[in-house]
Amino acid sequence: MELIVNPSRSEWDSLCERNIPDDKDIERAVEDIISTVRERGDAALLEYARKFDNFKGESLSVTDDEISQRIGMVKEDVAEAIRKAAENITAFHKAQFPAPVECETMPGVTCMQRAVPIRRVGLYIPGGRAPLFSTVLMLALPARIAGCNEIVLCTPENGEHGISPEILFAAYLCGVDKIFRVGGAQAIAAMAFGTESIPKVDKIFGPGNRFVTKAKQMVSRFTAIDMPAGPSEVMVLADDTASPTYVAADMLSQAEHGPDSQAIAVCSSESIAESVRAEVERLASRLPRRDSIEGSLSHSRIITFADRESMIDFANTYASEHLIISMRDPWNVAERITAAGSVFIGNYSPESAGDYASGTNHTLPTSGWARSFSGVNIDSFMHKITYQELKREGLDGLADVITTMARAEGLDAHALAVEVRVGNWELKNEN
Ligand code: HSO
Ligand code: ZN
Repeated sequence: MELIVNPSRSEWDSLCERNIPDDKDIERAVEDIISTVRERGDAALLEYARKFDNFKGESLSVTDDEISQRIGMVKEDVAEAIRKAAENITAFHKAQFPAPVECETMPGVTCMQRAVPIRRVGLYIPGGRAPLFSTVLMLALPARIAGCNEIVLCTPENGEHGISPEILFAAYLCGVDKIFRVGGAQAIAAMAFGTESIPKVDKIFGPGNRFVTKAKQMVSRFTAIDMPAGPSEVMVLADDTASPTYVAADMLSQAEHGPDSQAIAVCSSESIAESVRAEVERLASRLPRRDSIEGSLSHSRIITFADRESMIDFANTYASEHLIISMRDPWNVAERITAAGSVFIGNYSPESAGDYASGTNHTLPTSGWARSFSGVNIDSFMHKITYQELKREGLDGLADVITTMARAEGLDAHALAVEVRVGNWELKNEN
């Protein structure tokens, strides 16, 4: 892991660059998958499931019997942990429910804004060796709380092991309506365009590999998606109040997500940086998932700055998905953060808490998108409609403003729509 001491401003941009490989081949493959699914629907999905996921059965849809049978395989301590996490995530997301807005802008002119749920949402949950079932909670619970009519979930079959019982348990607990054993770019295409069995949804959520990410980007001309996605990342800001062991453990928890994850420690001195590096090496040797950790650490960094201001500026320039503040007076730093997906304050707020169970959402903007995007929250599952009601008195009061602006824009019919109502149009035109 590289250690960079006091980089000059001119080096910041390159230090904030993300490792996003060129993906022309992936783009071509995904284009082909999307058009095949659009043309051949379920038949194509079944072929893909047999070819890529080693699926042997006939039905894409996961039946209630299969769900109840597999849910029984979840260990009780895991089930209990999932229930507790669900409770906290529910509490925090319920608290986010947007309040209706009503405002009388002038006498007789009332404007309103109300949030309404998106009717149909599609959630994608990757499969693989160790499926991250916690993401089911992070997507399905806010969808339910928002009041979405239908929640569809796609996840790939995992060969002879079937679909992860924990994914099914979490989906059942959250009230997911329909589950399909469909994975990869083909799942995104199916939810974007609909097939005989999979409904077309209004918005697609969830993480995935480069194929899934590319597919989401390509279908976003036809349906909404949660946010642009890239490899996961963490930045830890550490001064002399930080524990190098905690900082190292947080960096490693990010690194184990995959070889393209990035962990950055920003330290207030070289001696802290050296201690963090030593702790990363010591703890890494005890962990499994060597490929992910080694790959990720090879493009992770420890950077030092001589002053607190530069640490904060650098954090805002990088715009990390996760930002941990292990510094003196951490709230003072947090209040000056303008770009981050989710901020973890002080020495006892590891990223893992937010990844699983404190209540915040772990679906967050990566690759610098945290400069302008929010993580998934209750609003992600709603859209806002404005309403207005003008009484006769209200339109009388506003008529001149509207007609003057309309005529100045050369739009006489706009003025007409007001004048026929306020009653002077016929009179004016008869003379
Ligand atoms: N850190 C991941 C979420 C996750 N971690 C799931 C563990 N399970 C992306 O924010
Ligand atoms: Zn994680």
